[in-house]
Amino acid sequence: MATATTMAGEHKNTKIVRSVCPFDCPDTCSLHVTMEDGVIASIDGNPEHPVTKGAICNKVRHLNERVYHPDRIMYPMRRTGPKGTLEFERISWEEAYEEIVGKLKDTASRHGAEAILPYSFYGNMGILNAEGMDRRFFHRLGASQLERTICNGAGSAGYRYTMGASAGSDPEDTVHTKYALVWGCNIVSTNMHQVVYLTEARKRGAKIVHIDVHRNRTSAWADEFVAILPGTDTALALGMMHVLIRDGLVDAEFVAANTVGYDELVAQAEKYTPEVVAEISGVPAETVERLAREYGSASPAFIRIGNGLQHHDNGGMAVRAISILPALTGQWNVRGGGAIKGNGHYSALNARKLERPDLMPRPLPRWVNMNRLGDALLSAEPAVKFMFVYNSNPAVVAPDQNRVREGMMRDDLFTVVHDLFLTDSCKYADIVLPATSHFENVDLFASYWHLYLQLHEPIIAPMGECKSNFTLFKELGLRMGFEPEAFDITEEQMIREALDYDTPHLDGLTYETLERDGWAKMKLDAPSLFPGNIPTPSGKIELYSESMRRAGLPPVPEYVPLREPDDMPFLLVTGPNHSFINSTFGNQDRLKRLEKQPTADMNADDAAARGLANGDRVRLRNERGEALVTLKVANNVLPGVLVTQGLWWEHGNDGVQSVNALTSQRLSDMGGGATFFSTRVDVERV
Ligand SMILES: Nc1nc2c(c(=O)[nH]1)N[C@H]1C(S)=C(S)[C@@H](COP(=O)(O)OP(=O)(O)OC[C@H]3O[C@@H](n4cnc5c(=O)[nH]c(N)nc54)[C@H](O)[C@@H]3O)O[C@H]1N2
Ligand SMILES: Nc1nc2c(c(=O)[nH]1)N[C@H]1C(S)=C(S)[C@@H](COP(=O)(O)OP(=O)(O)OC[C@H]3O[C@@H](n4cnc5c(=O)[nH]c(N)nc54)[C@H](O)[C@@H]3O)O[C@H]1N2
Ligand code: SF4
Ligand SMILES: [Mo]
Repeated sequence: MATATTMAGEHKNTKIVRSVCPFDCPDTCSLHVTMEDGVIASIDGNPEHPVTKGAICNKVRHLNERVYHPDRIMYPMRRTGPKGTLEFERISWEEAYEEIVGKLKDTASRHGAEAILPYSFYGNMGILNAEGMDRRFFHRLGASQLERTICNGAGSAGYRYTMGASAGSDPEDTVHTKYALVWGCNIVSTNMHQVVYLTEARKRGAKIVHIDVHRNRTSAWADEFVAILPGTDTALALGMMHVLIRDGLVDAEFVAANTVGYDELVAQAEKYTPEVVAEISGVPAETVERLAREYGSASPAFIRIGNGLQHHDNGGMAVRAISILPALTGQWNVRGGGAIKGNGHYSALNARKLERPDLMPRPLPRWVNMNRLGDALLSAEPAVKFMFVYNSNPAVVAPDQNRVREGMMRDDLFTVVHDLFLTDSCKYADIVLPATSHFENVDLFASYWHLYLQLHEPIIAPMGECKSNFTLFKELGLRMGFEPEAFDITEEQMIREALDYDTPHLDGLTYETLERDGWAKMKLDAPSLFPGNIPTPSGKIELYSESMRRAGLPPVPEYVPLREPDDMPFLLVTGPNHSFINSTFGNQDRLKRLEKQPTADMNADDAAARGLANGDRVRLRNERGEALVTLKVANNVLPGVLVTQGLWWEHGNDGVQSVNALTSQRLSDMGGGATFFSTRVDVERV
């Protein structure tokens, strides 16, 4: 502990404590927080953490503004006005619990427990608070099971068909790469430490190519930008395979030892000549040729596969196709080569002990896909009568907003929202509950990109009457009369249960090591799963997938066009932005000022043809809804494409409409994923 003297001359007790960034971001940074007299004064990256290395993003540098924000919800509230108005009165936790427990019991006895729907995602990535006590509670209750596929459902399924699990290269190795394809991933905004590694690789001679539908911050940083039409990446990947095979750039030995279905793949790739691919994807045939030859002759060659390119009707197949490239070139066996889509497989904990699916009644309750919340609220049988929202803001992030909000407006639906702020979702809540920030919680954090587990101990006491998700669902469980064995436990007990898992990746990793060092690295067979350790049915990388054939999917990669009807002139991609995380931070002035306002990028030729200019206010519309945006006219997108960035709140932003009014509840080709980016719209000046 150190003391510092302020300008006014009084002494402050200053110390630096360790924390973890809790947001849904692959970097899962270790934080150094400067405390002054017990108050969070500033936040930096932890210089000692092997991945964070002292660097964090601008969003989290000012996280104290969020924690001490005057708008934070500090006590439970009950709705007094009509739904949609944000009129509440303060109530005690005792009253809130009594009402919630009464409603849960009443709903279960009158309509069956499946009429209760939890709706959550990863507003806080802590294991205990995102997939711990909450899961136990809803399992024991027998509530509908939420299919949590809004983020990476399609791509994870596609990758799994090829590789068996969400497991790729160790990002720390990517400093060694000589050629990197950053494919449908906006890493300057969404994975800054991957940028750090690849910048180091570039200093050592690497070339970095960004393949995207949008010339953005990542394109500006990369050495080359390749513009592609949305939803056509499978064709580009197949075109690259065509050239690799034709030009003898395939590592025959690796393919023979580690893959199945090479002959079927060769027959398929044959059809995807650079010319055919250019026609589909908008990537010139010469570029397809050159990309394939550059990628196929470099070593180590690495691919960062993004989440963006799989938010499409055909997103699962796109990820599957791209993940085959390193198998053809044998790059999985090269340190600094391979690919990363996600690395969640390495950090998987004991979900059976953590989430206790054994507590569910038999037969198992139905599944509800979170991307189809609108339909679930408007037409599910049996009807949803009680929705419990936490770690998520469905009134902004879920597709087909008008259906979602219409469903949330239902008078016979009882809704509880647990959050730190009065989000748009709270507009429809009967009861609002105050959530702690992660700084106030014990938790365990795993990254879905790097390979460190981190233990978090609270650095401040719970503010106001806030409770963590863990405490909320523990106390609700005990009030429901659920088994003390599962609910009357501490955070430490639950972390120990989660770590009690027989997997080589957690070998030797204990609560005590985490407590002592703050983090520990998962064990990985260097450099990755290879050779001979691939968890597909055949035990090999599946270029041909029998499981896909049985699921009614093309067993070898095949370009299937988007399913969104072709009756509107523009394909709209509604991505996240630099300064928010999904809708989180959308109520913070500093970050809102940086983003200014919702905009849409349009190609200059499209604008000229419609008499539209930079800065024009336009309405994007389709049969599902509309959203007002300001046009950015340049050559950042191909003709026929529009890109918006950011999931803006309506509450607190006059005239702003959620872009998800335009997106569809249609599911992706596999994995029950979202199709946010396969959206067709028309544009009119307002
Ligand atoms: N600053 C910031 N960081 C974040 C988030 C955030 O909201 N803001 N969100 C976090 C979360 S939850 C996630 S899932 C990740 C997402 O981070 P990323 O994986 O980077 O995904 P996106 O930003 O959705 O999209 C990446 C890129 O894909 C492009 N794209 C869209 N469609 C296509 C296509 O058909 N083909 C190709 N090649 N490119 C396409 C988009 O233009 C975009 O530049 O980021 C996390 N980190
Ligand atoms: N159009 C379009 N829609 C998208 C996307 C897109 O790119 N385009 N991206 C999609 C993706 S990839 C994702 S991952 C989803 C993300 O969707 P969400 O998971 O809903 O993400 P956020 O909008 O960040 O909302 C998280 C909420 O959790 C709250 N929260 C934070 N910590 C806690 C806590 O400890 N307890 C409780 N109870 N609440 C807490 C935050 O205050 C915030 O309101 O959005 C999806 N929606
Ligand atoms: S949001 Fe991502 S980059 Fe920023 S501090 Fe958190 S983990 Fe690190
Ligand atoms: Mo996500």
